[in-house]
Amino acid sequence: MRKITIGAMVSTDDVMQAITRSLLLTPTITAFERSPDRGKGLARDMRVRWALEEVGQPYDVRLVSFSEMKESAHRMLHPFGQIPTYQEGDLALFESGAIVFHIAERHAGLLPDDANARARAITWMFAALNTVEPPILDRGIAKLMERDKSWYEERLPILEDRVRVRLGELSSRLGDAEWLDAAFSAGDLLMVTVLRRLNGSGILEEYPNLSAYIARGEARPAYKRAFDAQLAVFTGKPHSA
Ligand code: GTB
Repeated sequence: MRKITIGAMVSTDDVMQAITRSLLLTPTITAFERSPDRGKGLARDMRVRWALEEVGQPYDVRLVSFSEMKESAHRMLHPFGQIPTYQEGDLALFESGAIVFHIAERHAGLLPDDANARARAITWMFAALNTVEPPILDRGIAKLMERDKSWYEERLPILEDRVRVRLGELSSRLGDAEWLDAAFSAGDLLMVTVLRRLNGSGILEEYPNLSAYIARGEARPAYKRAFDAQLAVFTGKPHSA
């Protein structure tokens, strides 16, 4: 094969290899074909899209219907028949937190280099998913699935107070800082997406510093690109780059 050498380093072989590598390694994620949130960016593909945008990694999206998610082909990727999934070469991942962590480990920009700061950022990732998200999810599930139960009106304020306990603690820790631990990290990315599940509940407004924190996350260019991309799935309009 004829080689065109540009300078000392780049040949057509190099270019072909780079293209092949990038095609093979462009990750593909899955998202709802029709998100029940009608493009509000509340489903968990949003956090994966945002992480990919933060690190500048292009990605493809495969949209799946609710029935496809439960078929065996999808369950090979996701044992629980859900979105999001992540495929990159021969690597297949599920669980949005694990996917965001993988992206953050492989690219610069979402975890600090300093070992202790990195460990603290990872701690915030776990805190978002294991400590803050569960009470928010419990409330969401009650609102979605338990409205017709005789005990719903009694249970909802209990669930909302549990959310307030966590938000109060988080609010105290954040204080007037910009992010949870100095620079923006994957911990903030997950925390902001978790807190956004409370949009429209009226609860976030009780914590002005958390509302401002979410707004800072949403103002990031990478967030906006991710949001527009998932909204375009719902509106059917291609999003502008
Ligand atoms: N722990 C998993 C992860 O973090 O990846 C949870 C994945 C998950 O719950 N996926 C949901 C799913 O596939 C979509 S995000 N559900 C279909 C099913 O289980 O059959 C959850 C979600 C759905 C819809 C909204 N919404 O419309 O506001 C918000 C969040």
